[in-house]
Amino acid sequence: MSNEIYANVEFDNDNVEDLYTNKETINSHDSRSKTKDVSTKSRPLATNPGTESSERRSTRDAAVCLGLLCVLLLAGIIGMFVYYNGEMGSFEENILVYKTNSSAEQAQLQTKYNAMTKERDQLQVERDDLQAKISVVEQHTQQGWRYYKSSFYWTATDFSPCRYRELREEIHQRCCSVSGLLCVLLLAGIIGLFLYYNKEMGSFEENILVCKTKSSAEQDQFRTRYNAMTKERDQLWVERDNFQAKVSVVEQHTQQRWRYYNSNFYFISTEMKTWEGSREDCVRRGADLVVINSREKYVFIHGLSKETFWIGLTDRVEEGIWKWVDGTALTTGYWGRGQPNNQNGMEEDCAARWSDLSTTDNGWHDAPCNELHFWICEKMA
Ligand SMILES: [Ca+2]
Ligand SMILES: [Ca+2]
Repeated sequence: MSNEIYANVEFDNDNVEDLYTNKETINSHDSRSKTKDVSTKSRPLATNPGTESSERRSTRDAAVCLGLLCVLLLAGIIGMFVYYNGEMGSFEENILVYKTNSSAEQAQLQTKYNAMTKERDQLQVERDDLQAKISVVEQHTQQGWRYYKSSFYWTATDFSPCRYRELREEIHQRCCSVSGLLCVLLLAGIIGLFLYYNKEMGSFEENILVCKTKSSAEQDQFRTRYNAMTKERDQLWVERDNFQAKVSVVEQHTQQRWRYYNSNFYFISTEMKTWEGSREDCVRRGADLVVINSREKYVFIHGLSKETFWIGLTDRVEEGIWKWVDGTALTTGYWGRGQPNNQNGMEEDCAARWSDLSTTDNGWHDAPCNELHFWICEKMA
């Protein structure tokens, strides 16, 4: 825009020269009038300086005119810009309104078109129905039927035996056709039902087979558990019977002054005998002299009596080699102080738990087997 302005300005340069010429003419006119004024003021007029001053003024005035022209052009351009901008805004608003209205009208037209299409299709259907109906009516009326209010009526005006036979044959044929069609439909239905139930039966049989297999497995599992339970029950019965028998035996022995300890019975005599006599008494009772082969058992036997009593230990077979009556060798002996000692050179080959209250030496002693002492028998329960 500014270039155009400058172009216009350049274009006007020629005119500016004219303008300058006119200006000079005007200025000369003014100068003449001014000369008159000056002359009236009686100021001296110099010929050359006056010409130069007039040219400068002409130039300044031309510049002022050009500036004013530029301002006017700029104002015009701004005015045109504002005007057209407003017009464009209004135009766009109008277009928007037009588009909105057009869209609404288009939607309304589309709705109407759709309704019209639906109505047309409905009318086509009705038309086709009516055409079919008319065709049927035409066909029946050609055969002598009368049509009234959606029904056909036949008037037997030309009834004759031949016509009756034709009608009967026609009825028979139709009946045959309908029956055949019915039979076909029934057969198809039966085949369909057969296929359906055959498939269902197959599925049902598969389910039953699965259930049977599952049930059989569960039954086997249950049978196994039942057998194990039965075995456990029988075992418990045996244990119960054994326990009851044991209880009965314990009860019987305790009534006969036997002591029960760790699955064994122990009998403490109330009379005194030799070692051999004591053992014979034990054997008669189904027992033998006590064997003490552990510290725990030693403590228990030790606490049974405060008297001196024979135990089942001897070195009669070989001197110094002590053995229990069950044939086992002595491993740990709980001898008293200085024992075994064959005291005073005597033959002391039988062992007894010694009771010496004066010295509290209650360990084992070797003693002559013919001495008389109490004894303790032992037998398994
Ligand atoms: Ca000895
Ligand atoms: Ca001794």
